[in-house]
Amino acid sequence: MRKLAALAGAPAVAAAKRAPLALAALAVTFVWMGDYEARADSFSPSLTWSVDDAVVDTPSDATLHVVFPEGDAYYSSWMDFWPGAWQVTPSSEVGLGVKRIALDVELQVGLLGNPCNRQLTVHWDMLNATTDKSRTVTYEDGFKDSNGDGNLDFIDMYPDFNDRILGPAQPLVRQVGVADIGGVTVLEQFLIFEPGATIRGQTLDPALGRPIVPIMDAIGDPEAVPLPGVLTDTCSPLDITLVAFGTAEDGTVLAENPNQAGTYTWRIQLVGLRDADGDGHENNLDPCPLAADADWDPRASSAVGPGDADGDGLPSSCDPDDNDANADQDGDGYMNRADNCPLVVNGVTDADNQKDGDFDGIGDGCDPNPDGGDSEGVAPEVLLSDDVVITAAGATTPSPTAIATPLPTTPTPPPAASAIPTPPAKTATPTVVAPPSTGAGSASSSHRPWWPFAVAAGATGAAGVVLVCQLRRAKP
Ligand SMILES: [Ca+2]
Ligand SMILES: [Ca+2]
Ligand SMILES: [Ca+2]
Ligand SMILES: [Ca+2]
Repeated sequence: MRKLAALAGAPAVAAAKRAPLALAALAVTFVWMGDYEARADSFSPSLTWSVDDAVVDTPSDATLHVVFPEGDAYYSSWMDFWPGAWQVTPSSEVGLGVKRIALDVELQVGLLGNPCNRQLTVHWDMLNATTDKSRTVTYEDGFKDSNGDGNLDFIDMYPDFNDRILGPAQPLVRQVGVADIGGVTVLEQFLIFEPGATIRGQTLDPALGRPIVPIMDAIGDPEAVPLPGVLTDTCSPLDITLVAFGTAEDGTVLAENPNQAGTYTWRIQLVGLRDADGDGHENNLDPCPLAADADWDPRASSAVGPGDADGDGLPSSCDPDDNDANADQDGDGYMNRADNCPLVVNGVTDADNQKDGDFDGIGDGCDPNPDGGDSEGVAPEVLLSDDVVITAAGATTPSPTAIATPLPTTPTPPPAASAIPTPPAKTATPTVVAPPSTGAGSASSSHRPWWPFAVAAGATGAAGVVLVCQLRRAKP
């Protein structure tokens, strides 16, 4: 939902809006406008990279480990760069369904409007998938196995939304995995491109290596629309371990070390979520993004507590009545913690359903500068890197342990945040703890729910998760 401009397929008829409430909320929102000071949130992820066998021309497993400590802003964009000298076998030369990557993610989430304190562990097996774009499949159909060969159609056919998200670049490798998380099937893809590829209109510096771009579900597809869901928040800490296999179980070589000894650098370009009021809670995690919450802890063990007396997920700094619990204050179907305008109606049946034109985590309906991405907080940016030393055959092998490289504040050629789908707005579920008296926007169960976080991961890059929102495809 990079842009919800393509909401053409969304329900055209808006439900009766709670106009008085919406207007009142809007007024309150604008009072805060001058109140905040844009400041970057804490953003200090780390990367280590290692290979099991560091000898030239060896098909070795490579392991990436990325950690975001608790309190870090979540990332909004992620792109890995695998050194171009690696000998990566194209998807076209590997059997469909062959396992290439094992991905394990430990993340923290908030469910049903509760604090972001639930820890989850998720595993994906990423399988080799076709890069042939001549036969495409929709998001809805991709989970089928129409020819009964044991592979999802997402593996046998090319997702039609990939090009809408990334542009027409031809991937060298595509890998597909699904994981069941709380009863919701989550699709993850890692696409590997040749150095210098143009992704989302950005031509990347070939010297960076092969870009690896993650796509979770179809987040970033302009034809997808948000939908309330069970996951209402995703937050740090986040711990990601990714193993890219050198050799598949069937003996196929998937990736070989470079053919020349030397030091090789893996890079990950990360952009963090913004924090408009500088209270340490990124906008996507902060239901009052323009009013600092001194005492409120989005990860608190209990919903009721300092900064949120009624425990409705709307901190006292912007709760019209902090002694009257209402989990969906504006009654638009998105719970407060998942609503990018918790005081302004922008639900599923509204034309601006969670629309956030500048992707700063604050919906257009309550964003003082809806077209200015830089105005509601600074997006922190880092370029992580780590080295692996590849040795000549027969040479005394130094420890392949990676050497941490200091992170430059500004990445050298920054592969623009826009290169990777930015997470859409947050979500909520319409049925929760303190249901709104004027509940609305109940999601149609005929639509497949989209997972509220975007694992932006690197194929042999790593993965991460950003709370976003569940999406559904716009009906043609
Ligand atoms: Ca904040
Ligand atoms: Ca409250
Ligand atoms: Ca709401
Ligand atoms: Ca915005």
